[in-house]
Amino acid sequence: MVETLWGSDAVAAVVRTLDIPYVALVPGASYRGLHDSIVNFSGNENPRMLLCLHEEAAVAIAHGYAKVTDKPMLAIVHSNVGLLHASMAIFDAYCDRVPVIVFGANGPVDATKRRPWIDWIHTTLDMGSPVRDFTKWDDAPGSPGAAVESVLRAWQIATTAPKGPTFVVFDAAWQEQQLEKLPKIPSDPSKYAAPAPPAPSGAEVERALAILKNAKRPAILAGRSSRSVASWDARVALAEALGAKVISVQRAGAVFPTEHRLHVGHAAQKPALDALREADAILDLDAIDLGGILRDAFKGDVTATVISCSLDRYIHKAWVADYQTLPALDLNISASPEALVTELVNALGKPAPAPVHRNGAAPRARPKADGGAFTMDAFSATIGEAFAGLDRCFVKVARGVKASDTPLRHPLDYLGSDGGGGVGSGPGIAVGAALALKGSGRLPVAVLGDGDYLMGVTAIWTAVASEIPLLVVVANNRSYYNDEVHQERIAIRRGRPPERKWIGMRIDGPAPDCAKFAEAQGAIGIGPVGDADALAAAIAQGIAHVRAGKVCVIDAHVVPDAVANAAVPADVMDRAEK
Ligand SMILES: Cc1ncc(C[n+]2csc(CCOP(=O)(O)OP(=O)(O)O)c2C)c(N)n1
Ligand SMILES: [Mg+2]
Repeated sequence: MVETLWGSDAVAAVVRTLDIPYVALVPGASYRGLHDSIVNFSGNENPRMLLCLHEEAAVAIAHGYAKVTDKPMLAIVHSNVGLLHASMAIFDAYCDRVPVIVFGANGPVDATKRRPWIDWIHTTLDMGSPVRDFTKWDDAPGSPGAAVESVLRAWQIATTAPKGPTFVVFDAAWQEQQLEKLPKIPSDPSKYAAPAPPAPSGAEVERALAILKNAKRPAILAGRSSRSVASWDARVALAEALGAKVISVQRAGAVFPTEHRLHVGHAAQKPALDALREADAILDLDAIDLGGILRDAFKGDVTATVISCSLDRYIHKAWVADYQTLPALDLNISASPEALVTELVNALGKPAPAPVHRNGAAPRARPKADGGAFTMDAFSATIGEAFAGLDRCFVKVARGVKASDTPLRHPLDYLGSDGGGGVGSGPGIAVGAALALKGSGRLPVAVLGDGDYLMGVTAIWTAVASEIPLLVVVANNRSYYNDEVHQERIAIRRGRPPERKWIGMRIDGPAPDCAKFAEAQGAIGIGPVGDADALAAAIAQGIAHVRAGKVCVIDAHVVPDAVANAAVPADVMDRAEK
């Protein structure tokens, strides 16, 4: 029997050549054709469907997956409504420079083919417009044949450095058209793969090397990087060969062994800012907000010679100022930072990285539970102790968890921020990262604020339904506490009562039961726990559950006030006035 073919089969046919194992989606009639093609034409393989309860979770899962693998997953969202739900997660992936391919659907664009009402409100003249300012590219191919090329281009652009999300929308009408035969699907998709990111020129390498070798106090600012061990090792080798102090950028995740004798801290910490100020040459490796870091370190004229290596300028647009402060540079290299590091290490005679010399910081022990308040400081120490020595990946850590409690020894030890600072991204990114880590032996752990957890909580269901082991620990202060700190400052500045800072902030009375939110979705919920010993015991149980393939959420009740000081540096709110 010759199988009847349909327009959307062309999309499924090209996608299955692309090494995209999963698609996270919320269904909708605008792509019922494509949905059928993935299920019945591709057999729900390459990609396999992960059903989600919100489009924001679908894209966040793809985001988390790419944070671990550096490779894109697919997310599909229904017409304008699904895209609008997905938009914040697309924004986060864009700001995080993470490749995600989003498919959408529209129409029928031909009005004569529309069903009354619903097909009209879900048809949009320019579907990509709401997300165009924070995607790298979008397209609306007009036929199955055109869609094949669009999909290949979406894949190529998403994975070309600097990476980011792309969006392709398919017309419902041609998805459902019968085809005589499939359009030509390239047999070798690697011919459409992203090019290698540009390497620095020989002259740039020479110049950078001369500056760094002549420096008496060189420093390296380690920013965005792939999660590759080779590039991690190369950075260590370079720092050692130069005797350079290393300052890491916490939002970029694990980029340098934090216990290494040359690592002085992350860029928001005083010792790191001091080291930068004392440096006579600084090598920036795609730090997020280099200009802001230099401003914080020098508070005026930058006295060091600054070399910056980044490709980020190629993704900058006008809509969001994620390009940050414009830094003054002595040598501005538009190339892959990883390529520059490799070239520099080669030029220095390829020294191997030495085994890490610990910088002397011993892990803190969890404080004895003494019936007092469970502060964020105690919470952080307990997290640090519970996961010390374990092969684990902190997907995200809540405000107030101290970096020194969670030493980083491998690029997958910590995945950094969500990129766009969108509350609610935590659970979805955690599920996507856990999906990528499944079977690796590395335990995925997300330590989330209660606001972040509750806003994105339905992503947990996808982890359970798709058998993705994951541990979530909620630092539950029953508040959007970050913003209480802001209200407190505003009230003090205005001579108004700061004790009213909690109004419109506290998620309490009733406090949502975070463990029950997990249980309601088929996960294991533990807690609330209210002291260090109980949290340590809960984490031990949680780890066992996750090792047995389960999803487990631990609800830890912490005291709100303790988060405040750790959360917002005192000068941040006041900076605008200076
Ligand atoms: C989508 C979105 N809405 C609102 C904010 C503003 N905001 C920043 S942090 C924060 C509080 C987050 O609460 P939680 O996750 O509980 O962390 P906490 O500050 O309590 O430690 C809010 C509301 C945001 N960044 N993103
Ligand atoms: Mg909170």
